[in-house]
Amino acid sequence: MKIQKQQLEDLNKSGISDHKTKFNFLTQSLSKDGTDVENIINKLAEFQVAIPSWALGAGGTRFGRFSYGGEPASLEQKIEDIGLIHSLTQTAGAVSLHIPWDVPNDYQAIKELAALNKIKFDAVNSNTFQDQKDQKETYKYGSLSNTSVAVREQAIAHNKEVIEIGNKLGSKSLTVWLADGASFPGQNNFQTALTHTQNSLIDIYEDMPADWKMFIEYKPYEPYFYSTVIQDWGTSLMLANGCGERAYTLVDLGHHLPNTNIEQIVSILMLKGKLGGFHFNDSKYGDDDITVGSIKPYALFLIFNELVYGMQNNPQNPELGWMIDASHNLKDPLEDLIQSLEAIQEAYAKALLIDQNALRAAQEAHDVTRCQEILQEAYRTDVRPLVREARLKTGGVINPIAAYRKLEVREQLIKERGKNTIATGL
Ligand code: AOS
Ligand code: ZN
Ligand code: ZN
Ligand code: ZN
Repeated sequence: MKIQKQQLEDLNKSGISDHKTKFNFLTQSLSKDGTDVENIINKLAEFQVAIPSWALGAGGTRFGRFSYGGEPASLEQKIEDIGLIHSLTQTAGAVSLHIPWDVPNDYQAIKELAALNKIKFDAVNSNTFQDQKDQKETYKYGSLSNTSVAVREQAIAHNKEVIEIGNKLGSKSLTVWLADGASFPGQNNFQTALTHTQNSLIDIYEDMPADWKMFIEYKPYEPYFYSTVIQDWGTSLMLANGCGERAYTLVDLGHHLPNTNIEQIVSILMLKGKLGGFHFNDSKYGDDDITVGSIKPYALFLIFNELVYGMQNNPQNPELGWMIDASHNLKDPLEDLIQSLEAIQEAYAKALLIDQNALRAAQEAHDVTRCQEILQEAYRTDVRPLVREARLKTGGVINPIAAYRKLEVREQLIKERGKNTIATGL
């Protein structure tokens, strides 16, 4: 299925006058306060988030998996799906692939299809948390950290292969997430595990093309429940520093123990020039990987405040790799992703509204009340007209979920692909 430009224009006709009224009203009041609305719209229009190839099908839990129907069965279909949400939102202009789930058969054809859908290849992800068919060694007791040289070598070779695949597609970064850890005290020697991991990562790092970056993801627990080798941002940063300049920490919002101050982590990493990538999702308990902004939208706003501050004040930090890392088993996965994109854009827009000069002045005057007022003034603004305007400007639709339903995208996909489909991935 492909959405035509004319269809988008028709869809926008009915909502345009209502949108313009709201947008003009908001622009007037923001401009009066000295906000450069056009600059915000441009920033929102530029902002692109990579869609993970594993979020396009209905996920499952270890208790069961319920197919949503019409799910993509191949890399081609995954790219088509991202193309659909991108044409509606104009925010999903990239894909993050997972190897070996997404190895292309025909590179040229995949590249052409992606270009046709205006999709770029963002970070490629390696997978040493599952054993693959025909694989010699098992990752049951770890991969890059394993005490066995043979296992480590296999895991390193896999990462190098992922780089090679990504390179052929035009990717510029590798994300390494390791499940490595232990479920019981005494099972692993912490120092040995970390040393092996560092050495393995250096080996992979040195194999990367000179313009590539490595993103090292951390996570406190799961799938192992006693210890994880790369458990937190400090460990990740240590490993990144041990690899070199082009290795960075990746922050996944769900990878923190309850109540962790993620915005502070983001801020400090950017100060050190070491925040490389970002996995958006939301959570109530652990790595729940649910829709962005569905549980803690204020926390997301505070994180975006630090991201915006860092983007404006920390030239030592490179441009970030923005990715969604979510999976869903109740909602239509594409609707879920649209909601995530919307939440990201909203939080970003609100953070852009913060009067940074006023905030700094209030901080320096130790006017705590005023500091809070400044943040919440921005947070309480309904920025949806700005997000809609940015979408309109780039050729998207005013209301992507409504459009998705009106166009009967899922019904079409089910017709094309069948009802009982299973997408590869988690
Ligand atoms: C795992 O918990 C991490 O969030 C990974 O980034 C990601 O979900 C995984 O690589 C996908 O399988
Ligand atoms: Zn992640
Ligand atoms: Zn997650
Ligand atoms: Zn995760």
